[in-house]
Amino acid sequence: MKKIALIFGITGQDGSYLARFLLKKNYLVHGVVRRSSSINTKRLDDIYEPFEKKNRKLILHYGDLIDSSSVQTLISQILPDEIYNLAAQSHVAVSFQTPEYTGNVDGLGTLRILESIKNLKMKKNIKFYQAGTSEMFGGSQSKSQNENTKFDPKSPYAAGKIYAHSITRIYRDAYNIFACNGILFNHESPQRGETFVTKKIIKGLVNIKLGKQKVLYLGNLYAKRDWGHAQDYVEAMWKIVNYKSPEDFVIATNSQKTIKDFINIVCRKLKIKIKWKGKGLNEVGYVDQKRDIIKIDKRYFRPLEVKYLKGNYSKAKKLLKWKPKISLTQLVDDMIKFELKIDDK
Ligand code: NAP
Ligand code: G4F
Repeated sequence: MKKIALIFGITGQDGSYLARFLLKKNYLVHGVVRRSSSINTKRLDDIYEPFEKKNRKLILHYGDLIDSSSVQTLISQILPDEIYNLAAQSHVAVSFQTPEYTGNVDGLGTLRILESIKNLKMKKNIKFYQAGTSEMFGGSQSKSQNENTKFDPKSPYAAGKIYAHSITRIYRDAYNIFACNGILFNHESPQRGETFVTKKIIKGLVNIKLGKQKVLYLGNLYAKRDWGHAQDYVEAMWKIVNYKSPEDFVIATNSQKTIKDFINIVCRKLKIKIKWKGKGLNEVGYVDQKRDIIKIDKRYFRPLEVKYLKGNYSKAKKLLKWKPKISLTQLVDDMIKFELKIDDK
């Protein structure tokens, strides 16, 4: 029989990759879309199936993680085999502006799903995946972070996610629910949200290359991130849920670059000969002797910064036989190609 999956956050970057991955594995995929005033399903355009179609493989429903009635109704009506909770207010900087909302969606939203799973346990054992994050390690001083590294959150987002991580473990232990946490390091793709730094850099530099934009404004260039490709990471989510026992796993590449390194890689690919001068807020990236193309805007600095992330994914490699397949340079190529294609239209 076809397995049934329910994805909260199906309209996001990871949701759109996971939906495709599960459809290829012959799942019946249900996805939760929150109502917005403009269309938010564009990442699903090519797999969308109209309501009238018979035997749909992808079925979308309205719902919202801050509305427990919609969460309960959907889960009890669909009775999925697997639930993936990818829904979140996922922007770290924005979480400082909307801390209560972020805690409600990212923290309590997870509890709302787990409560429904618990209440339905007599009917069905539903497996649960929670989208945890390397941001939970925050100020960690470890050379690399693994499942045993102590959390040290540096944002309302990270605090909300730690609540979600903990409540997932508690429901696993207290009620014997197959509930797992992925602790995923940064992962990007052509479908990445436009205000995250990799997408912003690539879109900005492509526009500069095409003469459509003069300057790209950024914040801290010296934070280090461990960047992988979303396509690899959704496969890891599925492997986590389909492992023999419910456990928590770090998913990463075990390498890192600064934001400035990332800019330099993109510039090389686009044949932009960037040079750097100045320090702090006065640092600029320039071309052709004196044409500034990257400038620092202090509005993009956060009240607290996570300076150093590098994930040790040995446990996933050993138990799940998972490792990242797409390199950082392939990721950059993929994202650049996507931006150029859009501009070709
Ligand atoms: P994303 O592109 O921002 O997608 C977030 C999804 O959550 C969207 O579908 C969004 O809907 C939905 N959502 C937001 N608020 C909601 C609410 N109140 N109720 C229901 N749905 C809601 O994020 P992503 O990059 O795909 O990441 C997926 C998950 O992994 C997130 O939980 C994120 O925190 C976590 N994570 C991401 C990374 C990463 O590097 N990408 C790393 C670690 C963990 P709209 O489309 O309507 O906005
Ligand atoms: O791309 P970012 O906004 O990603 P961040 O904060 O690392 O969070 C992402 O990864 C987490 C996993 O570790 C996820 F949980 C989370 O949901 C999200 O997907 O920023 C990356 C770095 C930061 O250090 C930031 O200060 O880039 C720096 N940065 C510099 N200038 C900027 C900018 N970030 C953004 N968004 N915009 C800038 O102009």
